[in-house]
Amino acid sequence: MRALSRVLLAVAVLANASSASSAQQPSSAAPRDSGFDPAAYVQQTAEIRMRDGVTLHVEILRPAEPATPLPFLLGRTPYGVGGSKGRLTGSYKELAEEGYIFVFQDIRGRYKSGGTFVMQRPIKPVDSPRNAIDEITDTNDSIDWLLANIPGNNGRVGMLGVSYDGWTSAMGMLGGHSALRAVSPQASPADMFLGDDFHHNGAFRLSYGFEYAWLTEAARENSDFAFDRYDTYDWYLNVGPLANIQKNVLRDRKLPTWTDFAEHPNYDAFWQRQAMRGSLTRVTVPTLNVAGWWDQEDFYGPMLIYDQLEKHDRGGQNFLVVGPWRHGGWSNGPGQTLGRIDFGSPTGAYYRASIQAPFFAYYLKDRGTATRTEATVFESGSNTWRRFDAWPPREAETRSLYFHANGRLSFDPPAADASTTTAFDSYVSDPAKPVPYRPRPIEPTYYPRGSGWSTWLLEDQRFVDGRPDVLTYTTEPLTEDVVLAGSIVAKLFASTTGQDADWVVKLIDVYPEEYAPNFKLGGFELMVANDVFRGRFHQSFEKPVPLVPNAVTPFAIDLHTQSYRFLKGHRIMVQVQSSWFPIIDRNPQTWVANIFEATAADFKAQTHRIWRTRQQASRVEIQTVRP
Ligand code: PG9
Repeated sequence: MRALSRVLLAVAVLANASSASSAQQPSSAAPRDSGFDPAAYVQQTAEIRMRDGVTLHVEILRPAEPATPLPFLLGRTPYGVGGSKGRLTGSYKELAEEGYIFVFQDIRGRYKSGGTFVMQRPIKPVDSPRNAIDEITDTNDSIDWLLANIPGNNGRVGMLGVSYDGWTSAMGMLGGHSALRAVSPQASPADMFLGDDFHHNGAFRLSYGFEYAWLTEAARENSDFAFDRYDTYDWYLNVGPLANIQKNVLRDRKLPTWTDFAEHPNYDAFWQRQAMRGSLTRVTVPTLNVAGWWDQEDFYGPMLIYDQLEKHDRGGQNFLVVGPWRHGGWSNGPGQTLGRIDFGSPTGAYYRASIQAPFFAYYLKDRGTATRTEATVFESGSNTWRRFDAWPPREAETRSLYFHANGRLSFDPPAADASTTTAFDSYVSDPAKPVPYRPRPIEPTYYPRGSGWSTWLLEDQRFVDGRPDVLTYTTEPLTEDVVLAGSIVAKLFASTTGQDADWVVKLIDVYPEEYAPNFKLGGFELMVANDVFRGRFHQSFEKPVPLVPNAVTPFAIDLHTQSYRFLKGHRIMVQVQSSWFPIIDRNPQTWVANIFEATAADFKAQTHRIWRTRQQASRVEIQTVRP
């Protein structure tokens, strides 16, 4: 074993974890050892030496006197492990009652760990030198050290975490250490160009990208960018073209991730190396993938990880849970409401007690029964948990919601004789007046005094009603429930007077005007699915091309998946627009090779058309199951 020779003994043992012990094998039927008091865990810190000599800081929390050896639950974070004891009475309460040795680690270059932080450090090439490192080697070195140095462990390790910590869990999963027996990557990003925090379909997530780069790279510990105003819509608009952020805001300061955004405007080797798709070639360990239907940061990632692993899941060890949650919303609090929507039961508490805790108890402690449900998804609308043996469900059928004249939406295709010259709707998209992505004022993303960021996907979409640059198509009130269960793809036939354009498509549930359960939700427009596509990438994300002015071009925009019951009496709406500011940067709508180098003069208002003829039938395709 590599570990012992590299061990730098814990420098700051605060509790009675004095002697090293060898790992013990678990018995196949370990006696029940639950009922721990989460408040009574003892705490120690340690510095663990990695193969390249860098030390990583951990906080370790464990029950004072367990009757039997316990497994580890490891979480690795860029956000600082200080105060992790609070989790044992909060987000990890059910786990703490079950009894684990919790280990929280600062990843390289963050907080009390040594070394340099690299945003989502790519996996090292196979032919790297022996002491080359990445997040996988850091995980494995840490596990080796823990097994050898922390007494009373049962030789098994689990990993979990949300978002960045979900991604480090996924890295651990890919590493496949033999002691790692269960992993739950939760809201883990998997591709920062195609669908997670920094870009969606090549469109740059400006406010998130800038503020997050500052948060993690301006200092070793989190720091918020100090905006000089409350409404960041104004701030970003006043900054002007993206190049001004370096020139006028950052000036001589370099944020490595901002520099990467500017230098890699396309899906080049930089983004592809960082993305996870190519590494998801086997299921190394039982995996509980967790995602939220209204995750404002990373929904693409967890679904991609689940989908890719599923192709290789011969042993039935890859599971999916998706609930009515914002980013990480399952990990804390009851999870009954989100924004203004009440989902009828405490879905987060249910997940933690009835899915997450039993998952780890079974694989790490041999307690209870194996997880058998392939996909556990919450169907909003009816507000029920549904269980499927595949996601999307095998029985799902594809139906199309077609755009018609006068803002009508219906399951009927356009008439065969719809005029090929006049069957379109058009609007002027003006980069000087972009559509806000949520109602103004738009507070800084992680504004400590409160921000609408975490629930923006559930904002009532009536806030854009009447804007001349938003197209709206709506069905009649439904005569029976429409049960969406599976994927959603917008197929647009669009043209522009310019040479580039963004297409934002939103699928919306319109509540009845008189809504008895809560009159304040009368007419509410709840976004059920959405995304943006940057037109220049319609042929390839690697090599963008200009759009041909006035030529009708087909665009397929993945709106991901949902489990949602549009109830009888509700209406289904689709909105199309071409800006979503400042979460998405403004498209100049003229051709520039790199939008990070565009000047103010490159930004031009253009007229866009969305076509609705029989042959060019713009629509949203949804997968449905029988009501
Ligand atoms: N969404 C955050 C993030 C993860 C990974 C990289 C960049 C950002 C997070 O919540 O951790």
